[in-house]
Amino acid sequence: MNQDWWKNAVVYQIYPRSFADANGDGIGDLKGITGKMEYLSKLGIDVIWLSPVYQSPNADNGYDISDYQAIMTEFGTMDDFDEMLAKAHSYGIKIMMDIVVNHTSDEHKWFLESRKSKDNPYRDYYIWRDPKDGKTPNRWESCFSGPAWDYDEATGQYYLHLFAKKQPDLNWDNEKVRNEVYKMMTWWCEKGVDGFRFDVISLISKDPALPDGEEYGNGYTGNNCANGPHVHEYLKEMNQRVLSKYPLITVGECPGVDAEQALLYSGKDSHELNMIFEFEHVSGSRHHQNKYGKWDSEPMTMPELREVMTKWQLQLADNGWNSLFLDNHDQPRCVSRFGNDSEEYRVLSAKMLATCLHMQKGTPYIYQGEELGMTNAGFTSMEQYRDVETLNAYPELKDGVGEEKALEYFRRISRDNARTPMQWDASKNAGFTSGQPWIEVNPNYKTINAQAALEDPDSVFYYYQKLIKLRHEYPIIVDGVYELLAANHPFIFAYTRTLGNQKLYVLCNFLDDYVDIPDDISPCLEGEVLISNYTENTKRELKPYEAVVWLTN
Ligand code: TEU
Ligand code: CA
Repeated sequence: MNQDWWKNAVVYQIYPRSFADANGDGIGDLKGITGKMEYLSKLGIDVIWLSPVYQSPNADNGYDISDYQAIMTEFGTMDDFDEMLAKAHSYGIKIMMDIVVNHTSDEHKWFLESRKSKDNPYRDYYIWRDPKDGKTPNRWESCFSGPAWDYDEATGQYYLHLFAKKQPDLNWDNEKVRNEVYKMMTWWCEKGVDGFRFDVISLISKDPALPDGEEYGNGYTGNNCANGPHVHEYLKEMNQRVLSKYPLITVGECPGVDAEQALLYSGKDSHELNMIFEFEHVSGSRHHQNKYGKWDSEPMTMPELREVMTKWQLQLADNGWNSLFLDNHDQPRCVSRFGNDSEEYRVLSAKMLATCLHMQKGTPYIYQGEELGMTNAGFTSMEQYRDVETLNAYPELKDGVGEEKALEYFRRISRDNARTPMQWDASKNAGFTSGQPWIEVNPNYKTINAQAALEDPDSVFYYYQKLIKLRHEYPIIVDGVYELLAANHPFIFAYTRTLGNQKLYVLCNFLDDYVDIPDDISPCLEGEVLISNYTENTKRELKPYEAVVWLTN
């Protein structure tokens, strides 16, 4: 097998809890996924990134793991997993597991032991510290509100949790911890999985001095732990011990990593990971000072988005590889965020965004429902929310800005926007479950759903299908050199990709109105249109949310 096979691949992320429920308990499950393999094959994707399916008390929907080698009871059994894996493979689809090893659940047997006593053999699996002046060991705040430390009466010490209280951080400086992780990963590889996505892997190595670090918003977040002193040493060790032995696809989720540091994680000679997820392009606008972290951030404008994406395209051009995404289970829906989710423009703008992303250099990731142009949840009351980050942030926001404003923030950027059930058809609960869904279905499911999309040749679904097919057929989409055009245009995001004598002109209009194509671009547009969200294209102007890709020779 070609070692770099993942460079030609398109990945589809499944958030199992919200994908398809086979047994009617309101929670998506593995049998549900198995039943949708034909749909995924029709879309044409190569790899499924499966958000965590391991045993978990679900404080953070599976990102709090209590047993790495067992399947979450609600999702099914290990036999169900094996069946799903075999079914995927029979369609030529690979499975990428989500590995969450910055932390475990507090119900993991290691932590249950660890907290028993200071001399327990598992004590040093986690990060325990004495109180400092009767308070927390430093000023870090959890990504999910409140201090990143929790005091444990039994032994009179604090343990570190960068995320929820129920997600204690593992101590990667302990060799035994690393060996356990490598052993567990090897077990999954031997089972036949095809890759790993590593949750917050940039945060695993903590500076032993635990410095407060820089203030962010109104707190000190765990992002101060990014790129710690031993992170590259540990990833190289993991690569040598596990990853290098299998033809895997690997991607590290890397908050706090900039484009230069990215090469250390994923450069050709780094011997660490294939690529990373960065967060710069899904952060808020840099022109706005926010007080409440992500909540009161201002949306990025197209020029900012273009600037960040271009920076990454250029920085990783030769020695690195980008992962391309606008959506995932932690982000609002991209059509609502960067496009226009009104009835008039939803389909057009969803296709435009997809073009803008999929024609760039890197491996594209599609988040479930993105291929239908699914929109934000639109929740209007706190009772509708399930996400731990949102629920924990509420009290402080309510005090600070009031209930209405808090709800407005959540409607814009809560993680639950992406977690409403997958919309399969127009029947009750969007065909996701025959029972009571664990989180409300978006009421727009009657018009926005997979069945309707499959029956409409102009649907967002078939547009994604075509983008994927083009990537598989045209080496220029995989390997072409990226160059930005019209760098200062307020509405048009335009770039070329070049390979040999071929050139792609990718033009995307982010405005809900007609815009002239700049004079230095329009004479270059000849040859054939590879793909567009309109049936007619002119070389003079772009229609509202028009996207067009010209292939010239
Ligand atoms: O996310 C970590 C992360 O840094 C963010 O995406 C974060 O959840 C978001 O910015 C908060 O606004 C990963 C997982 O993707 C997320 O679902 C988990 O909750 C988190 O790690 C902890 O495991
Ligand atoms: Ca179920």
